[in-house]
Amino acid sequence: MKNTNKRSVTTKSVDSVDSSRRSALRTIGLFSTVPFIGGAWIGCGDSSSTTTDVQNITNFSTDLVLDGDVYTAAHWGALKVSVKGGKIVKSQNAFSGLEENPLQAVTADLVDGKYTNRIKAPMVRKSYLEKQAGNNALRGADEWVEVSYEEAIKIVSDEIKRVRSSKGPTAIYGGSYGWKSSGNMHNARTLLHRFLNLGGGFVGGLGDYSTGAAQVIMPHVLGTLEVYEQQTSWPLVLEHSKVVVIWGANPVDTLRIAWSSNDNQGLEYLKKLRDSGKKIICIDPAKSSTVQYFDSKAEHIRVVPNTDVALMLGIIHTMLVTNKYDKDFIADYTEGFEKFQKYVEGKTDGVVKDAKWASDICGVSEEKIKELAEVFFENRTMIMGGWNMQRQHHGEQAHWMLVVLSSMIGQIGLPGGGFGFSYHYSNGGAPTTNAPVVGGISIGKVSSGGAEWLSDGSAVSIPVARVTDMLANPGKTIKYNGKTIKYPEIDLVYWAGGNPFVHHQDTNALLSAWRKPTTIIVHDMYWTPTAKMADIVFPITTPYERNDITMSGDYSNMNINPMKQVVAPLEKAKSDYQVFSDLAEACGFGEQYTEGKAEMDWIEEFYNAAYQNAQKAGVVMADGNPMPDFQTFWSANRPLVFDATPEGLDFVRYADFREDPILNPLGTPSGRIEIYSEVIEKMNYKDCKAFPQWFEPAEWKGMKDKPAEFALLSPHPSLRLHSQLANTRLRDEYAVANREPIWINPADAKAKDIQNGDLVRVFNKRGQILAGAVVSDIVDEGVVRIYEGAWYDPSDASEANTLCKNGSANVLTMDIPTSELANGNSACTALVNIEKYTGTPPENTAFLPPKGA
Ligand code: PGD
Repeated sequence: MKNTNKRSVTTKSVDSVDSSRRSALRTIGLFSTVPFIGGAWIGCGDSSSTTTDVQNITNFSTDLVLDGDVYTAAHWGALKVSVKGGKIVKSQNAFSGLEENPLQAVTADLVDGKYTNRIKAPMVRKSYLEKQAGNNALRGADEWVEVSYEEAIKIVSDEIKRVRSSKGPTAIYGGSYGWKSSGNMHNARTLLHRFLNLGGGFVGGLGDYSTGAAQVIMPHVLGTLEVYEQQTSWPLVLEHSKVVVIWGANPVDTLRIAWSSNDNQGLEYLKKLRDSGKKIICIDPAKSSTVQYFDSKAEHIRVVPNTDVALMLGIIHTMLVTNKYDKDFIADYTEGFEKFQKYVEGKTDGVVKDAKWASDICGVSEEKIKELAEVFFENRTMIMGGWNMQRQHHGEQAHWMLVVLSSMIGQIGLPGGGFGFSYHYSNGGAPTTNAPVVGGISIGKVSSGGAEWLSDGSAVSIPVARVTDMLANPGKTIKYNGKTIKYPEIDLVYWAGGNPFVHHQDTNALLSAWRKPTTIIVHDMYWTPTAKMADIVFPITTPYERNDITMSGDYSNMNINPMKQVVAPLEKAKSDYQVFSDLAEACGFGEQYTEGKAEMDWIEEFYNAAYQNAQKAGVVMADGNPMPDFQTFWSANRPLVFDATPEGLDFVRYADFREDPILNPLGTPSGRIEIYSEVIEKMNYKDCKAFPQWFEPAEWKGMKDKPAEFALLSPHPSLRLHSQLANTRLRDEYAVANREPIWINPADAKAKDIQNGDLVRVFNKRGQILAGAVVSDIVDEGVVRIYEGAWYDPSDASEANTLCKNGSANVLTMDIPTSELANGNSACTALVNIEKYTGTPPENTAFLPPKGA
């Protein structure tokens, strides 16, 4: 029995520190006063005996707390998890006094609960195991057979060797997109890439589903990705902005989570914004959680889905004709405005993009459009742009046009003015602290995973959202950001840390393409729809069953969190690291994969590198103490807290550029904001031209000859992170008739004879799902909303156009690229039909294991 709490890191309550502007940050009370209630301890060594044993050899304890509190972290924040008799009994934010985040309370369910549905053992699909000819056709409809861990390692390593030697690295798709779990060590996708790289390469994925279009267009316009950059600090917004526009973002929901771990600051700042008395405008097709949160303190402008670019053009035209725009800013800081201006005035296509034209498309009145032009120009205005509007057909145009609009307002680079594309994500704008950055495991040295290209010009990386197209059409070429990509022929797919049967568009098309490769391997903790569609699954430990480390606040770097193992692992579950270490060993490069290190060795190494940097820089934590050494940190079982720096608090995005655009040019060809891009002009794409413009989406509410009646909104959910947490008790709070809810306007519901709680069949030419009706004016007439992330649950996966019994929106969405430039996903462009479901409701099996499991 060991007690790891010999020394503790003391942190005083931040409430008591000072009352300067820095105190804007310090809205939280720390847990530091909470004493450790450790009781009994047991050894927690990995129960597995495996070919390469990655047991911990350390001089500090990794023993489990049986009764007491353990500190860990997840995408939804730093957590204090209470354990009794080795079972999780409570989970809450590690810090007190913060805005409530319901996602933090369900840790117990993620280990074991009513919907949890763990994969309990390595399993292989029956007809695959028996090597039956044409067995791929049974994916998702077959029985499963348990095999020993050693057997699973042998099957997978033999198969990878076969594919590599007979078809080469371009036959293995390891793009494996996904949000995995927090943790710098157990980073499933990186661990997979490390394994595939060290083994000789693979086909990777370019970009992501979040910002597929924006992250390709923005470097041409601003010279940076822009979407993943620190924002003008929130304290400056609160001090200087007169008008805050939340355009196509839903921060009240999306700030519950973050890529590393949530520092919760975004929700705190939203509260301050709500109470600030500033003019707040939300531009959104739906009465989102954010619109409801601000209630009477914000103006909600409803825009027809997919038409924000038209609205922006109407505002821009008004500014031109009223002569109320910043001509000096346009002259000094931008490139090519005149050519764009001709387009707005209709000189290039005969269509004047005035407020009337815009209003007819976007549904916002002419008067309101003109008023917005005036309000934006006359006041210090911060436009906080979300990403949904670029997750649409022609998604490149929205962010480009917003940059043009902001340039005309002329406040880019001023405190509280301009635009920001990351206030709704990972707490952008929470001021950066002095914390040293804790690193993570690397993808290894051999090729790919990013933008690597084979000498014959064929791609070893494809834009992530083209996965169905690639699987279905080997040899096809596509254009991508000035290059040509030739799809490889994939024979083996390996996925760890993602859920494509929920996140990818047009599930039926994916299902058919997915049948092509010989082998599909999936690692997950749960029987997700993707795991059910695999041939071989490995049961993975949850983050609460392993040790790790992460920072919180992707931009603030506010905390370094120990992610201490909370409970003993499920008997046959292994970490991704263990599985890949054993596969690497079986493939002959085990030593290179592990470098002889176990889980805790890596964690200690990552921490120590940061610790040394902190020592060199003389970093002091928020409590005034230097960073503790690793043993002290790990034993103390508490997150470390760092304070914002003066530079972080005073950070104004593009201030340097504004101050001197010659000395501090942007990374664009002209060094200025490119309203007109010669680089893009030369690419000569049909659907992304040299300046931003309105393109009619492939499907939208206002189109002629609509293929279906209702515009489908499929935004990110309130009580999940994509598909994660769907398998917890949170589902009880939103499921309707045991299905994913669909919001329908009362007038539409009446016309279709649908009542609250009814089962609804939602369908179009791509597929059909069942959903539970919520009749509400949250959506306008002609618009319906289904959150993305419901677990796909096919009635019969071997049947074409089978009904999804749980209500996954992506059965209905379009799998078309945003444009030839970015090839991002167009998830948020789709029309659907609805009808009351009158048949006998089929059983929802989304959270049940497949046959044989
Ligand atoms: P998640 O549900 O987070 O969704 O797509 P993504 O695939 O990231 O899936 C993560 C999976 O990883 C889960 O199955 C989880 O159990 C598993 N996992 C977690 N931790 C681990 C681990 O340690 N090891 C292993 N092996 N597995 C683990 C999200 C994607 O959806 C994104 S980012 C966006 S922005 C898109 N948004 C939309 C949208 O707005 N609208 C629609 N219609 N569709 C979208 N799809 C996209």
